[in-house]
Amino acid sequence: MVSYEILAEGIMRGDASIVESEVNKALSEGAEARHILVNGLIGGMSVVGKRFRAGEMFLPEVLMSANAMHRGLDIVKPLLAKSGQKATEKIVIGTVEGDIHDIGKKIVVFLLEGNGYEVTDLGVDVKAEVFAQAIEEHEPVILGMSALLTTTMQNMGKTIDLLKEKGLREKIRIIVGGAPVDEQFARSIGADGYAPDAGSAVELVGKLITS
Ligand code: B12
Repeated sequence: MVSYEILAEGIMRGDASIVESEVNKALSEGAEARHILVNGLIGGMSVVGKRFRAGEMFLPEVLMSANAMHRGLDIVKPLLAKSGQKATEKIVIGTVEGDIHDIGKKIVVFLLEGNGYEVTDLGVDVKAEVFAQAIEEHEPVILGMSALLTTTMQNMGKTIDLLKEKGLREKIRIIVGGAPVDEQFARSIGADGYAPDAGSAVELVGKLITS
């Protein structure tokens, strides 16, 4: 039985070299890439999220943890694809207009990519029109929008309204997230789903795609 304790500790300490060596060690002991991803990497990162919320970790540490996790993701991602677990589904995601917060969204992107989705990240301060163009260009099944400001979360609703006007709304499922967003807000703007963190975002995408 492979243990992920040291790997999770490496993520919490933001030590990419521990993460790299523990992921390689788990692989050499026969662990499956998906198992390492879910139980080791995502497991470690979810503890980071909880500690951050509890005020036990600070932002620079969260960033180091995210970088350490990325090192592990780089190793398991190609293996997930090889083992036939690559989902062909495309996802377009971005932080809405007026908002430049992207740390949480990047974690969501890492995890979605780690789960085999093909993600186009439009970056930050993305205007409704740019989301619309990206849907026409990439034809994703899911559109994800992130906002960290109470002032910019309104732009999620504006984007959905523009997609309706352009006849694009029915072609996709829309998920939203970010600290000020909740289930009730998501419903009020006509999104299909909300997830409070990156792990649940992956679960939500899986549910929406199969429903
Ligand atoms: C880092 C930070 C910044 C950095 C951003 C750097 C970057 N590249 O992102 C900088 C310094 C640039 C910044 C600027 C500002 N910030 Co700021 N910032 C933060 C801070 C400290 C942390 C945010 C963060 O990264 N959290 C960690 C990540 C991991 O969590 P997360 O973002 O919530 O993401 C998770 C979930 O929400 C979810 N999720 C996120 N996106 C998505 C998307 C989808 C589709 C799904 C399903 C899920 C999902 O999954 C993620 C991972 O689990 C917060 C305080 C806080 N505690 O949140 C303030 C905060 C968000 N900022 C705030 C403010 C006011 C500002 C400024 C206006 C400050 C100023 N006066 O200039 C500017 C605005 C700039 C702009 N136009 O956007 C306020 C917002 C208040 C409000 N209610 O609107 C906060 C809450 C601080 C505060 N308490 O006042 N900020």
